[in-house]
Amino acid sequence: MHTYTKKELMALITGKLRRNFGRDVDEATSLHMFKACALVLRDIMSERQMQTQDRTTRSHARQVHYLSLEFLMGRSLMKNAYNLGVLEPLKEAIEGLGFSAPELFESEPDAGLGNGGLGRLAACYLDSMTTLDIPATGYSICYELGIFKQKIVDGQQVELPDNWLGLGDAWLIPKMDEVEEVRFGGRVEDVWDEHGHHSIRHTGYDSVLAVPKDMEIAGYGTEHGNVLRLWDSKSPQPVDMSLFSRGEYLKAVERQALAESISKILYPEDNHYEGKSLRLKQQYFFVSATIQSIVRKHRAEYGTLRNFHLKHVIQINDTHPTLVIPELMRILLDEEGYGWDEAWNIVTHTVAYTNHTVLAEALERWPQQLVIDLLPRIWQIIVEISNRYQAELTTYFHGDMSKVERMAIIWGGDVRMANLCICACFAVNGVSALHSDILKREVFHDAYLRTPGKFKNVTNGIDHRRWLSECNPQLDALIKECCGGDRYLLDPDALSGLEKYKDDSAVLERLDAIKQANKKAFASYVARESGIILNTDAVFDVQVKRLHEYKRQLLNVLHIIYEYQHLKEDPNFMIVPKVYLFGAKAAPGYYVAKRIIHLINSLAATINADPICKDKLQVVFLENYRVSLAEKLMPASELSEQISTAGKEASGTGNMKFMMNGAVTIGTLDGANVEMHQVLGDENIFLFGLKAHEVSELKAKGYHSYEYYMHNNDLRAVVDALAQGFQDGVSYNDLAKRLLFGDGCPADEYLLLADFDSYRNAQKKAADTYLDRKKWNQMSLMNVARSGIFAADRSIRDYARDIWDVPVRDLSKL
Ligand code: 4GP
Repeated sequence: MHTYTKKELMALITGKLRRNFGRDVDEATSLHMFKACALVLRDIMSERQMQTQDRTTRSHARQVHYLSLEFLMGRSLMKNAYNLGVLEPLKEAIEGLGFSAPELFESEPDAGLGNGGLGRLAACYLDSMTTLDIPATGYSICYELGIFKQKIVDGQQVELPDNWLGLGDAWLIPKMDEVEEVRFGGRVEDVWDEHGHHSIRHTGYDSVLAVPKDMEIAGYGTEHGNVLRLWDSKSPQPVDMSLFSRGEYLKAVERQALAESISKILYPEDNHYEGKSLRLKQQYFFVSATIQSIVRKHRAEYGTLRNFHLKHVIQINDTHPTLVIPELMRILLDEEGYGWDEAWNIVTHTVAYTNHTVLAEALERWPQQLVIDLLPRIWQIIVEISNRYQAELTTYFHGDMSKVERMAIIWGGDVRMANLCICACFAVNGVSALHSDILKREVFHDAYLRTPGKFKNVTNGIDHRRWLSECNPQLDALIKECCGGDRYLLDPDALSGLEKYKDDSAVLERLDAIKQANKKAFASYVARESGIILNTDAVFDVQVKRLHEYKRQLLNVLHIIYEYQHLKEDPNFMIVPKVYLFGAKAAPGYYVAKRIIHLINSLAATINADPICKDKLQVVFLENYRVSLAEKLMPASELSEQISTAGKEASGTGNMKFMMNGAVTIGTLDGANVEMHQVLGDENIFLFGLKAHEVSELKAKGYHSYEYYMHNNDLRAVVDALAQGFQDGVSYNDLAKRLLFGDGCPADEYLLLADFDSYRNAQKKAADTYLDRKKWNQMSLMNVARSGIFAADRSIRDYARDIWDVPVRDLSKL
């Protein structure tokens, strides 16, 4: 594999500065410099990707297409340089040209084309698919505005637009010759010619052009290259000149604005369905452009679509890309002229579905009238799929209409996307063992009874190169010393080599020192950004993730209030000083989530100003939590809060990032925490709370949060304090009432009061353990050592073997 020297890179960068920006190095700003570096790496990746494509075409290999409305990519410069094996020479080249490499890396905006877990997972999987030499393409929308930037003003979240393309577009290659046309609205008619041949005529529709902007993806330690194809929406008519010449300027550009609104902005909801017509347009726009582009290339290669399913597998990331099912049917029926059965056979052997959440509010149900108006031909096809399915179900379940109703695709005026997926996909998977079980036992139980073979599990994983090696260089160095050098980068199981140092005090102290250094580095970053001085002698107890009631940031807050109250009574109450760090964006329309952010800030202001808390208790809300902030925070974290109500968190992936960086988890048996516990044993994790089945049982029996409040003095004092509010005079009575009585929802829907005592005990145990440095460092070491199975490379091998049926890179020669 060709690697580049500092000198070569300097020459390439200087060349870019001159040719693309008309500047010599001494005239270049850091913006030019960043773009020039990006373009140099892009060229290298583009070359590799084209060679990969040639190889794939020549070998007629089966390809994976990963469709996702979100790819939370974060930054790329350092990542790409790392994967290409040129990180060190690139740093030297940048410095050699008179710029600061760390500042340049830091100047890159995050590509925030996603909300949280589901989007970040897609980004990690692109890295692993490429590293494992799988011919794969990601597809999404080239949002002009990614996930909003969060500002905290007077303790409350304010959303600012995230215009990432100014610099971020340096990574994108527009392919104007691969533009696709997507049609909305209009009328469809059946037409018969004189020979009795039937066809469909679609008239009166609005066209939108989909322009592909390709982002190259480099794998680690391989020549293999893949692409993330982001579709940008454009109007086919730039301006209506007849209106323009009549002076109706606004009207003249209206069409254009409408077409371009499709790729304007990412919907900022996480684990939630947003039934807006623009969102449905986004979904159809991106799947239609995607499948047309796959089909076009396939036709050019094979001249037929009869073998389509043998050559392609389409993985749909949650139900957002479900319309790819009727869209592929449409192409096969209307454009290829295949009969229904043949078309259906192809589709149902091509598409597989991953579910990411069991929350009812996330289940997509589109009003049928919206589908009829916006996608008339797609609607007809969905109706046909639905009728045939319902007839089969009625027979299969001997007319048990309750089952038929639950599984129906069109029901009560809605199109239910998950049921369409289950009907058409050859595989349906959950994202952790517990979650996949819940899908089978509860959410999709009837479907499971009918086609048990379809249901699979692939436990999530993370890109351990980004989330350990790159972001935690000191720990990376220690692992390389202890576990056979670079080996773990391609063979994450090699991390287990650390285990034999469990009683080696030199290694344990090194681990401790690394954590301390990372805490200090993080504290200086926070001081620079916000002026807040973190107490680095305290345990860093961290909860970072989207703000959601089921994730129970509020339970964490209740416990902090409890500690604060007792500290006020007894200055020796805190045996271990603590810094509680929070980071979370709330969906702009999620009122309760925003109240919880406000609450954390009110509490933080009170505690941080109270002299009694000095050097003992500190609470900090980190503004604008995002990928690049997580990369700084994970290495500095010591206690990882994974405290969702059991049964609600599908997997979690933050939990894995903490574990890999040696943080110890305090958590419930939920999502992938269950599998973490399996590999760690009781002794290396602080578990608490009700288990998933106990949650169901308690709810079935009737849960009365008020009784917990009445029977527990500490808890009562905490909830009363919440209702009263803190120093800023803001009352949180609404949140207290929600816990005790509900508010259009059950009282304490997520069982915070039921788990409070058990959480408090686990916190106490964690603090006691922290005092025993050796014990804590051993736990930390074991967490790193046993985290190998949570590498995304393992997940991708599972997908490749159990679902996609594609070969992966053989590492036995490593
Ligand atoms: C998330 C789940 O909440 C999280 O547990 C999981 O780890 C992640 O997907 C990746 O599978 N779901 C979403 C969503 O982000 O919007 O449904």
